[in-house]
Amino acid sequence: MKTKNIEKQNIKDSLKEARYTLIVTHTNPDADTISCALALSNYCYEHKIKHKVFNTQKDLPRELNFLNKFDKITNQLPKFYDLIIYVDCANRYRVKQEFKNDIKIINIDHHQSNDFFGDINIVDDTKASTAELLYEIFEKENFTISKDMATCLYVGIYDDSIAFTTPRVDQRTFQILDKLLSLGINPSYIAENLLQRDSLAKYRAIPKILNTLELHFEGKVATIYLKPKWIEQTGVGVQECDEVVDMILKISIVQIVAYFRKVDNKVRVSLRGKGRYDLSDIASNFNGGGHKNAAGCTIDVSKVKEAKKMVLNKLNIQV
Ligand SMILES: [Mn+2]
Repeated sequence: MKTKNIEKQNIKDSLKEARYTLIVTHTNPDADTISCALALSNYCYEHKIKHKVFNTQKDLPRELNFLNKFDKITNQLPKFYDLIIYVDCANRYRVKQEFKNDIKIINIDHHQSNDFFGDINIVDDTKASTAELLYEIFEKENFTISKDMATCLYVGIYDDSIAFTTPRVDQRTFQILDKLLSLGINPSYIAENLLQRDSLAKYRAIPKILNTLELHFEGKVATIYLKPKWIEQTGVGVQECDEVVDMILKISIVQIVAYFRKVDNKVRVSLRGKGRYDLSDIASNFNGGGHKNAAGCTIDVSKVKEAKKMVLNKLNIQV
């Protein structure tokens, strides 16, 4: 675990000392950031610690709404807060919001590209998820972990490791899962809530995206895109379509998938790979970041076609 701290590294005491804690989750929230925030939030509720979980967006991943206190996540900043805890954020810009200055920041994360922006930084890039790291913190600091907290952690670990299949999953991951099970979590109940509540809109939108599939570099690189009008036509939530990337990555010859979609007149690019290329390197060319196998960036051009050309140029894979 890499740590670089101005203050002593203790989350429990920090929570106790703060008058009001703001727990912040990243833009385009995934299950890892939301689950970590809610694990902390449930602890705070159980111990009567004043706090809020913040996300800038209104449309949060709906499939996570079975997690306790999900409905309390807000996009409204409280008037007063004296501690900010970032979860699963490689840098402070992963949250598109200005916060008050001179406030103590705790940074809990597992991204290799983390820039240690906190006063307390608990960063471990050997972990498959921030949720796994948060469990380690809870254990080290003797937090009482309730079933609600354990359920949140399990969801973060499950989702960020794509059901325990990514390279950083190790023996420790399964030891932690064993501990979570002994705290009473119910994996089949979680799976049903997490995986079997798709909207019909999703199955109207995904074929349109699949139709955009192009292969490059003899099939090693696949590109797909989402047109904003398909969101209107189908009523799909943008995040509901993310699964399309994993579908394409299942094609045997494909090593990298690049998924493009327009956001605020820029182009958002998600990159997924099978491990032969470092995608965070590619994303960093466009001020993005992430992990070796999963990275992203936003390119300041208005056309998907342009962004695609720029990314393919950087990929420039030997075939
Ligand atoms: Mn994560």
